[in-house]
This record gives sequence, C-alpha cells and structure tokens, in this order.
Amino acid sequence: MNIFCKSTLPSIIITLSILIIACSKSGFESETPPNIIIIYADDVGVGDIGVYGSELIPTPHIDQLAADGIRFTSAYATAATCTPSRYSLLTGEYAFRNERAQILTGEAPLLIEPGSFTMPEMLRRAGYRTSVVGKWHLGLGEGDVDWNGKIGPGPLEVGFDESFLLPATNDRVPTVYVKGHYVEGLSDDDDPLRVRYSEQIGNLPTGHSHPELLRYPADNQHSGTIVGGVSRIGWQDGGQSAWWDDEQMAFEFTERSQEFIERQKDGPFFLFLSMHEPHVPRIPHPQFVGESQTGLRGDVIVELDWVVGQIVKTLEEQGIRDETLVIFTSDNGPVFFDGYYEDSVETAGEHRPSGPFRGGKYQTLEGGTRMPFIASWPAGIDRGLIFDGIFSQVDLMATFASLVDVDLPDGEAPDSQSLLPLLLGSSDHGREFVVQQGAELAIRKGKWKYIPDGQVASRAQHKHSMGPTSLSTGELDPIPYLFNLDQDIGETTNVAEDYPEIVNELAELLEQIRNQPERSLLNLTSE
Ligand code: NG6
Ligand code: CA
Repeated sequence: MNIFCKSTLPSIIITLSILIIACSKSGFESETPPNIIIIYADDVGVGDIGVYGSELIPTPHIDQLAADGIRFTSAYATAATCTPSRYSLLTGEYAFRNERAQILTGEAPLLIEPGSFTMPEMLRRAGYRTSVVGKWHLGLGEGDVDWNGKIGPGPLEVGFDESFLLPATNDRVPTVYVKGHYVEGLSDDDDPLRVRYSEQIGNLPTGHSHPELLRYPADNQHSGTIVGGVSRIGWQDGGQSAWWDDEQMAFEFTERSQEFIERQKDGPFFLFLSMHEPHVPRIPHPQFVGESQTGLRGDVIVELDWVVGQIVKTLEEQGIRDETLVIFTSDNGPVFFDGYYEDSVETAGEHRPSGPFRGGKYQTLEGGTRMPFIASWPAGIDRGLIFDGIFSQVDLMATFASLVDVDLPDGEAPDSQSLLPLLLGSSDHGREFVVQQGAELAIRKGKWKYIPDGQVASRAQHKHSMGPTSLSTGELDPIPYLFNLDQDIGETTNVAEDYPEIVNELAELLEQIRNQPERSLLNLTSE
C-alpha cells in the first residue's frame, strides 16, 4: 500500500501506528547487541523506493528489508546535502554548528577532529570492529595531501578500524579508491597522482578540450579532467593505474563489504556502507541498464537495490542475519539534473522521486531532508511495522549508545536523542521537533513546519535540476512560510499569516537551538 498517496494520510498513519503498537511484541527481544550495518544512499528520495510508493523503479530487496522490519515515514537527514548529513550521522551534532561542514572538494582536509568521540569510536568502545566502505566526503589529511604517500588523518583516526573509500563524490577528482592510508592500485612511480581544484594540472583531456570523448555533455563546473568518458569537477594528472571504473564501483563496494562481514561474522561489527547511487554521474553496470522505466537515474537505483540484496544474502549465508541490524537510508533528497546532460528529466516520465513531498536536494522543503528510513533486525524488531514518529539521523549516535550500553561523555553528540524504543518498534514516540538544513535552517515541530525565508529554502542549483513536474518547486517568496503538514504534506499553502503565534514560537525555538545544543535544551543527560 502506498500510504503517501492518500489525502487522509495523517489519520491513516495514526490509526496504523496505534494498531501496530497494540499488536507489537516487546520490541527488544534480543539480549545481545546486534551487528550494525548502515547502508547510506546518495540522493535517494522517498519516492524512489517501491515500498514508499515508487512504481517505475523496482526495489524488491529494499522493500523486503522493510517487510522484515520497520519503515519510518518521518525520518530526516539533518541536511539537504551530503557532507553535513554525514557529519551529523557520525558525530551526533547538527552540521550547522561547524561552519566547515559544507559540500567539500576532493582535496579538503578532514572535517572531524582526530580522536573525536564519533559513532564508530563509541561502538569500538563497546567491542565492535568498525569499517567504512564507499563514499566518504568528509575530507582527508590536513591540507595539501600527497596522494602518492600516506594519506591521513582520515577515517582510521576518527574511530574506524578499516576503510575503503571513494574520497569525495563520484563527480569529483581524485577518481581513485583510498584503502586505509593509501591510494589503492598506484603502481607506477613515474606517474604520480596529482589533484587540483583551483586550476588545471597536467595535460590530460578535459570536458572543455575534448568534448568528443564524453559519454554526455556536462556543465562548466563538471568539465574538468575526463575519466572513463566523464568529465569531473576538478583536475587530476597521473596515477592512471589506480583510476576507478565507474561501472564496477557498486561491485567493488559490495565485495569489500562482503569480505568484511565474512571475516567478522563472529561479531560484533559495525559497517558503514556508503553507496554512491544515484549521485551523478549515473553509470550503472551493464547488467542494470534499462532495468527501470526512468532512465539512468532509475537504473542505478536498481543497482543500489541489488547491493542491498547482496548484503542481506551474505548475512544469511554467514548465519548472522537474525543478529544484524540493517538500516537503509539516504543522505539527502533527490535531484534530476546535477551537472551532466544525461536526459534525467526527459527519461523520468511520471516518476516522482520525492513522493508526495515538495522539492529535493539542496532545499529545506520536505523533499530535501525527509528520507526513506528502514531498519530490520529479525531478533530485535518486529516485522512489517510502519511508524510516523519523528526521527533524525543525528539521533542514531545516542540511540546506538543506548543499544550497546555506552554512556555518552558530557558534551559529546550534543544534538542526538536516544530514541531506541522508536527504532526498535516498541513506541511511536519520536522527537518533538527537528531542524532541517538547506541553504538556511527550517524547523518542524509536530505538524507545523516553519521556514524563515521561502526564497532561500526553495533555491535550486540549476534551472533544470528539478525537472518540469515532480520536483519542481518554483521559487517561493522571500518571506516566512508556515505549513500544516497534517493537512498539506506537499507544502503548498502558506498559513503563516493565520498563525502568527506559532510562527513566533517556532522562530524562537529555532534561534534557541541555533545557540544551544539540543541535548542541553531538552535537559537530556547521557543515557
Ligand atoms: C555540487 C555539485 C553537484 C554535486 C554536489 C554534491 C556543482 C555545480 N554541483 O556543488 O554536482 O556534486 O555538489 O552532492 O558543482 S552531495 O550529494 O555530495 O552533496
Ligand atoms: Ca548526497
């Protein structure tokens, strides 16, 4: 059932939730903390997933995960872009508190302080072996990285025991994998890898100099060095033995993850599997081409779904499916055009990647941060639940800390709330309010959503980025907006003038949170 499609959505959700809670088992059945896998997608929207209502992109494995656990309808990434969302996920701090937590280049230094009390560090203290595989985009080194030598600090200095990374984004140089402290596959001392963002380095073909080499044309920003027929953001020279093959990337990350799971099957382990789909450039393995009805963007989501299936299959083969908590979610909302002219708008047809929500990536409208969020742990969570309690990815840190019984040191994870009963499906009680970050901050409290400046909130990166129908928001006015999400899930009717007291209350609350960690605001001590 697509519960988002009905206009009576709120009442259906409330009824379902009550029924579900009434029928639910205790929720927390397992005595032993589970292995934990977070599969983090890159720019997937709620409407891209079958179980949330997508009809043109088959996602049977993700749908099965939902059937085998709990699916949330009000789960948020903290931000509408990648770096800030990941920062919050791993630190339990809203990204707006760190001014460097913006979309990073591929040569940016590490964003998280080495030695920090991060999610993997916390889990490590509880005896977990921790690994990150896939997109990092949180910076590496201390500036001026020599890609041919030891690269650090990085994930190994902020709590991960192992790492295999796509350093930034798949549209940015360097187009190499970094394993631990070193680029993998650099074999030629005479061909050192060099990377630059300020100006061209070396003489390799670029999107501007050799457009005839391109799979598809790109905008100016994405017209740097060509790798695999795709021009990237930034320039690189040398290190060609190590350059990745985009078509193989999903397989590469899957195999690395499988190897980790098999090796650590006696647990406990934490795997942060950070996939690149459907971020641009969208280059599916040939096996997935044409497997959706929405062009390349849909095809790479089918590929992502396959990865989810492979991970679950590996857990089953190792006999550890029941004691593993698998979470599937995304870092920010969807976008069609994001730099490459690969006909994403034209091939999308009637597909609505944000489902019933307005807007997508970069925006503080719901489509920017309201995410698919599924959690499945057969030994600890009942099957087939659908909850609408508000949950933010920033809460995973405190929630996991409760799960594995680690105290959060004072001042750590300052915005993270432990919502363990919600995650485990034994209570639908979520957050009272949540901050959403795009080009500005917005706040949702209960049914009310307050946006200080509609024009900033709705700004799109590119006039084609949202397509003509589904994601398209039009530009809102530079005034405050208030939406009643119970009646207006698509944020179409501004009721700010009708409820000035709510506007004031939410504006004040947002200001308070801006100036004060949420945990102290709510008097939450470590749990
Ligand atoms: C933007 C890029 C976009 C994408 C995004 C990061 C331009 C014009 N656009 O700056 O293509 O790479 O950064 O996406 O450069 S994210 O999902 O990692 O946040
Ligand atoms: Ca992203």
